[in-house]
Amino acid sequence: TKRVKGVQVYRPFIYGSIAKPVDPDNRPAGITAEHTHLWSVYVRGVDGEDISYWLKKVQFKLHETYANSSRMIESPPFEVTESGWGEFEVQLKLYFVPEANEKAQTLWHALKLHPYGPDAEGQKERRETIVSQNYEEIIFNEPVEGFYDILTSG
Ligand code: SLL
Repeated sequence: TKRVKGVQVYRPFIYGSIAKPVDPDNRPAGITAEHTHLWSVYVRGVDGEDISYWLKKVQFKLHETYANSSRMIESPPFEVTESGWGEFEVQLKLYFVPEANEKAQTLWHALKLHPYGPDAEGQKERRETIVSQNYEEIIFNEPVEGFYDILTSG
């Protein structure tokens, strides 16, 4: 568990959500009438990069209106897909590979279902796919030697 002094390693990733309105005239099986949207919330590499060499698993905490609102995703894709009617803040807890010897880190993402727009009435007509995502970089500050090797080999 010796740390590599004076070294910082950055790793980029994307976290966010994609939401699609449910077509009321063509409702997918199993989606109830109150559920207006299908959505996914995710953590992933940039340009499809596999980030599982540093990210072990992700816990997604959904709104308490969801059954089993805490979802642990143990392998890629680190993603939860659901249907629903409302927006809320999703808590994302990033767990690193054991070699990292690092504590989990928490992020928040505002699930977005609706387009930005001037009037609420008009929004009913606007059936758009909404992507809301952020680019982020995790900084491993003075990583332990074994993890430094993992980060830099490849
Ligand atoms: C709101 N404060 O009122 C927010 C809460 C919660 C959304 C939104 C549950 C779906 C289901 C669902 O969509 N919750 O499990 O039936 O807008």
